[in-house]
Amino acid sequence: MALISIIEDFHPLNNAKLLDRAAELKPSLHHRIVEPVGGFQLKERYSPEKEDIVLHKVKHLAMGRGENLCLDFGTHLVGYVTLSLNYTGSHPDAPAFLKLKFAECLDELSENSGEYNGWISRSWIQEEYIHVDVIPSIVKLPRRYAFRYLKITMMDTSPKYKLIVRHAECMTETSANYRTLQQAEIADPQLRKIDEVGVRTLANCMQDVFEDGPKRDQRLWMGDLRLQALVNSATFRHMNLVKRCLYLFGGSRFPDGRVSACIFTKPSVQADDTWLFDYSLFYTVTLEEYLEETGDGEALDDLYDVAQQQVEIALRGLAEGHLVSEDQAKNAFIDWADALDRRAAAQAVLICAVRYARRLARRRNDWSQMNYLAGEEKLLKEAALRHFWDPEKRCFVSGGQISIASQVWMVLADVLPPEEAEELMGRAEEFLQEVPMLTPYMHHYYLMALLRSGHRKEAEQHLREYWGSMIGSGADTFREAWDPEHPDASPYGGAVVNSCCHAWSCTPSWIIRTQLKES
Ligand code: RAM
Repeated sequence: MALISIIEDFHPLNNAKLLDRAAELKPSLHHRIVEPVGGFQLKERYSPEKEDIVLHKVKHLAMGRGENLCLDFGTHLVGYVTLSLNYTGSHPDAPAFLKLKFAECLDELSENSGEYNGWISRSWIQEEYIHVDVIPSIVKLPRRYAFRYLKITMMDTSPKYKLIVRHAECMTETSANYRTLQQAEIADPQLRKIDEVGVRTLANCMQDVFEDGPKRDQRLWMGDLRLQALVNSATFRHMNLVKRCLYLFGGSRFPDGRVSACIFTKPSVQADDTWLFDYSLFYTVTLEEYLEETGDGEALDDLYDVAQQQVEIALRGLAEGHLVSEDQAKNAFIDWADALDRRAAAQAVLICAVRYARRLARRRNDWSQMNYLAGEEKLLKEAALRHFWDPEKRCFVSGGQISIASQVWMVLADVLPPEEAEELMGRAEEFLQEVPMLTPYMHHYYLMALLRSGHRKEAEQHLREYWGSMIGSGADTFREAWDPEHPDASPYGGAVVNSCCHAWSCTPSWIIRTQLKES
């Protein structure tokens, strides 16, 4: 599923009042200077088994033609890098020609970007070729990078001198304030570590909006925001950042009022011409969850109509029999999985969104809307059971396919009575094969369905195994896509563009802090 939508002459509907409020809520950024903790030379392509062969630790290295120095900054950072360069030998009589490669994790460092041939732009690969004319000198790189490692390759020098990196530093940037981080008493060391990595993942995605990933795409996506807002509520509690993002989505929409799947904020705010059925519905969900945390009356007044509108548009677009239409299902994200039949999951996401819209209506004492939504919820659930439930197989079947995504979303939508949902999720293993989950985003909802159907132990075990395996592979932050059996799996056609610090993957911190608390 290549997620590219191009609408020529796309003119979003902008609401100046909402956008002005979003601008007022722009957060201040916090900075820190971080220096490398060590350096090494990468002799050949990195592979975990050959670690001691490829990594030669070095302290000071004078680099001649073709040599490289990899700086290790100790953990995942987001920020701006400055290098102080010097030389040995005689006076530099030619510019230094350098290749700089920033990498979030070790495998990315040795990926050959020339081999990348995927559908997402290679311009996201964090690689630069620069000339330095005067040495010694201080080189301040203008771009913001997301990285732990910086590989500097001396493409060419002259026989007269070798290059020395005298000093390197990164000025980090985030809108997360660690002083506001809620203390959590997590006795279990593995869960504590998972929480720590989750918190770092969230913090590094918190910029002047909640970015999906600081390496790529560096912008606000609705499905990611919903999960970031949850984790934020249990960690940094930067509630104004959530509010700002809700105002941005409300402030720039499709001309017919639909909330876009993502928002650009530079050079000015603009809704992307991509609409995802489930993402637009998460607007309603996220507003309700934000109000649950804050009781913010201003946001309720300003954004209520936008939130109800998302559900109303979806309900108006239904096909016969209260079923999601082909078009709605086709435009539901659910997970990166081309083979996935999305109809059942999309139907269930809509049912969830109607439930949240009802709660919003209750906040406003909007009785007629509440009654209308209650009626729609009932019809949607009946349609879901009639059309997707297979009484013989005792599971949900979507277009002839039995996927875990269909079961998960139907459980989250409360389509089955509790005992049957428990029985269904008790057989979850049976449904994992046909369309495997690829993203921590889908794994999050899998955990939520296990928890909602009374399988707390299984949820905790899965959290430990899945997110724990990312840490086992050396992660400082959680990745956007992860299949422990195939670590270089990518939805884009090449792992070099995968993001290794991705917002939607940080949810274990929320689950550990709020859902597994009493353990
Ligand atoms: C990816 C983004 C984002 C996700 C969308 C659907 O490209 O990184 O996280 O929400 O696609």
